Amino acid sequence: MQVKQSRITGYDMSFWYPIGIGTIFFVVTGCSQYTEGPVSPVSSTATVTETANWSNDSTQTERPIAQSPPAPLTMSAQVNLTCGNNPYQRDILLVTCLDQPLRFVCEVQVLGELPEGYIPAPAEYHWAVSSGEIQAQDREAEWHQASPGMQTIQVTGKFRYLPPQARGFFSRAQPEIQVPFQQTLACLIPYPANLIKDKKVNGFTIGLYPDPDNPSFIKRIKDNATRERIKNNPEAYRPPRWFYPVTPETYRLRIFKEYTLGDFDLDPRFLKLTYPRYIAIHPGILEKLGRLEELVRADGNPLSKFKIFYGFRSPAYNLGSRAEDGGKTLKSDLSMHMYGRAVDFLIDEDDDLVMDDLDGNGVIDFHDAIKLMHYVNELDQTLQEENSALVGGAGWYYHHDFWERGEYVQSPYVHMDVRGFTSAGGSLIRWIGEDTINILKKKNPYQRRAPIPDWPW
Ligand SMILES: [Ca+2]
Ligand SMILES: [Ca+2]
Repeated sequence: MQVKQSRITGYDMSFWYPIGIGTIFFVVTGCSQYTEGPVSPVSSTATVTETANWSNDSTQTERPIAQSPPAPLTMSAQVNLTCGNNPYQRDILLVTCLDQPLRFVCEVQVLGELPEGYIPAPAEYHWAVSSGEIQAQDREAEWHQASPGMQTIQVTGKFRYLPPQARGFFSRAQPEIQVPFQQTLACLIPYPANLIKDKKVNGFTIGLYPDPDNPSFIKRIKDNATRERIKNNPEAYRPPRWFYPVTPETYRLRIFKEYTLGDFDLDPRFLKLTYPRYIAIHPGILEKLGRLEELVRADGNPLSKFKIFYGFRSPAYNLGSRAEDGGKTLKSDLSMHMYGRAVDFLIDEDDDLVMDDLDGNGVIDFHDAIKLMHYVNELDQTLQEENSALVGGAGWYYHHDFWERGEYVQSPYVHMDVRGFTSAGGSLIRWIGEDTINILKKKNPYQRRAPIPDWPW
C-alpha cells in the first residue's frame, strides 16, 4: 500500500504539527575501519631529508623523515543519520509527518589522523530504502511514498583521501585512503487516516471520531463548558492524521527515550487483543513526557521512566469499555486519549503497577498522585509562559476503576494531556477524579487481589 498525501474531506490537516527541527539520531552502528601499512618505509638507521611543498606557501621546507616505520594508519568513521521531521525516537524513528517528503541528512565524522600531505576528495554516498522512492544528493536524501509499517533507510559510502603529489627524491606513488561507512535507520511509517474505511483501519475497528466542525454534533453535547471548549478549540478534537501499526513485534520497539510503542497501546496483560492494532500518538505528548521527566528527576526523585497505563484509546474501545464499566467510569466521551494526546500514568520504580510512595510517608495513597500532579502543574505553567502548544489539561485520581484492571491492581494516578488550550479565562484546566468505587473506605485499597497476568507472548 502506498502512502499518499493525507487528506480527510472536511478536516483541516494542520492537526499534527511537526515540533522542532533538528539533529535526532546519534546511534553508531559500528565503525568502518581502514588500516594501511607504513606510508614511507625507510631504513631504521638512515637519516634522510625530503623536500616538499606541504602547504600553499611556495617556500620549500627541509623536513626529516622518520627513522622508523610509522605506526599502521587506522581511520574510522562515525555516522549519524538524522531526519529533520521528527525528534522523537531512539531505536526507531517514529514518523509523525508525511505531508512532505522525509528529509534525511548523513553526517560522517572521520576519526584518525591523516598522513601529511593527503587531501580529501569528494565523498561518495549511496542511499537505499525498503519501500517508496528515494531522491538523494550527496549527504542529503528525500524519501517519498514509504509504505506503512516498519521500513528502513540506509546510507553507505566512503570518504576518500588522495595521496600527496609526487615530489622530490623520495616521492613515490602512495595509495589513496578510503574510509567506508554505513548507517541504517529503522522507521515506523504510520497509516494515513484517509485509509479509515467504515470505522476501520486496515481491518481493525477504530470507531468513529466526532466532527468538531459539525454543528449538530456540538448541539448534542449536554455539558455547557465542554461544548464551549470544542467550539473554541476544534483543532484539538479533529481526528488524528496517522495511526501506527501495533503488532507483537512493534509493541516492544522504543520510539522515544525509554518509551516503547506498546506503552501507548492497551496493556495486553489485561486485555485479550488482536493484532495488528492501530494507535495514534501525538508527538507533543512524547515531548511533554520528556520535559516532565526532567522536572521530576531534578527534584531528586529516582525515575527510569513513567509507567503509562493508558495512552491511546480508540473511540470504539473508549465507548465500548465505558459500557462494560457499567456506566460508572472515569472515561469521558471526548477523551484526549482518543486523539493520542493524553496519558494516564504514575511513577512505579518497583514495578508493582501501584504508585510509589512519592512523598515518603510510608503510605501509598492519593497524596502521592498529588505530588506527581504538582510537577505537571509546574510544567504546564512554564509551557503557558512559553505560549507552547503542549499546554494541556490534567487531573489526579484516587484509583483507576477500569474493569480490565480492577481485579488485579488499583493505583492512584495522574492524567496529563496536550490539548493545547486553557480555560476561556486563561487558567489551566484541572480536575480531581471521582472515587467511583469508594476506595477511601477500604482498609487496604491498593492491595492486589490476583497475581498480575504474565505477558501473553
Ligand atoms: Ca510501585
Ligand atoms: Ca505516600
